[in-house]
Amino acid sequence: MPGSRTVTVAAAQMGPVQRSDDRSAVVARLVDLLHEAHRRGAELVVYPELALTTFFPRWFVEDITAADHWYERSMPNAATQPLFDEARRLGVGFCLGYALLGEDGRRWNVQTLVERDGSIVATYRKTHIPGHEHHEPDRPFQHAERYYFEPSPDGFGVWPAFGGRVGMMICNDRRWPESYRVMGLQGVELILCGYNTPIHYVPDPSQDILQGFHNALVMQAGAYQNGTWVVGVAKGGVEEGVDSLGQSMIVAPSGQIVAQALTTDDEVIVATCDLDWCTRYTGTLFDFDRYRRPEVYGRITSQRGVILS
Ligand code: CDT
Repeated sequence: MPGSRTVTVAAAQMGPVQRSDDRSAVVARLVDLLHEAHRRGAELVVYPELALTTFFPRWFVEDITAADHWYERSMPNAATQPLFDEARRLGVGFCLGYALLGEDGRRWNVQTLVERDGSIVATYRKTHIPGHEHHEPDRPFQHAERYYFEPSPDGFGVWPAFGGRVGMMICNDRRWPESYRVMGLQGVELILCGYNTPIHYVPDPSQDILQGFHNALVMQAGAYQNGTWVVGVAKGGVEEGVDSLGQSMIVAPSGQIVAQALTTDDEVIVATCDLDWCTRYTGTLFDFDRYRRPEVYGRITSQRGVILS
């Protein structure tokens, strides 16, 4: 029997968005996914990282302003208003990943969380920016996120929303235990994470066959060790020739996968998340206040790289 604090969440996985796909066609897909999620009882729909465009950091442009068209200037805007309108009409909230170009010219990889009444809860800026800063001509494709985005100066927040405490992270953030723990220390109960993960990891191709394993490993561990639900949502499939991981999943505070995508295309998976399950872990084995030893964890915040002792 579900408890009193449940939220039915949909992970709205997307197949590829090609370079030629315009915003209105992509938003129409997002609205289709929203409808399916609503039919299946979802109150919150989570979309992938950079859901509105192709994963443009795979190309380098000498003049960064030539990439301005991949960024949103505001949210909502004319292109995304149909999604905001339809979600509000249905009483469904959502979390949307996109590139944001601020009025000050700064560039961010963000997710915006929208409540069921259409109000914006928060916009989270990606903290861990992977890949490289400069053009690397020998690669089969670029991963120049460090050229296109600044890292968040704020890190990880947790917001009261959907009857619980909701946090956000974006793609590479999910590989770092600190992401979950900083939210865990704010009492997070539900973490929302969009991602774009190429199967081919250029610096070390031996990792290619492990992409699915690592994806599950980090989200299951992060959920369990912090007693939180985690919703990971891919943009998968072959996008502009680059094969990307699907395997969107909803993970319980036990670390168990309760729903997982079967395709690498547009696909909705749904789970009813009982937020009171979090205390089964945060109130027992991971009772932070009782068992953590911050006095011996100083290196985690005082040092970035390895210092040999
Ligand atoms: N989008 C994103 O962060 N992707 C990275 C790819 C590996 S780093 C080149 C990820 O961690 O999945």
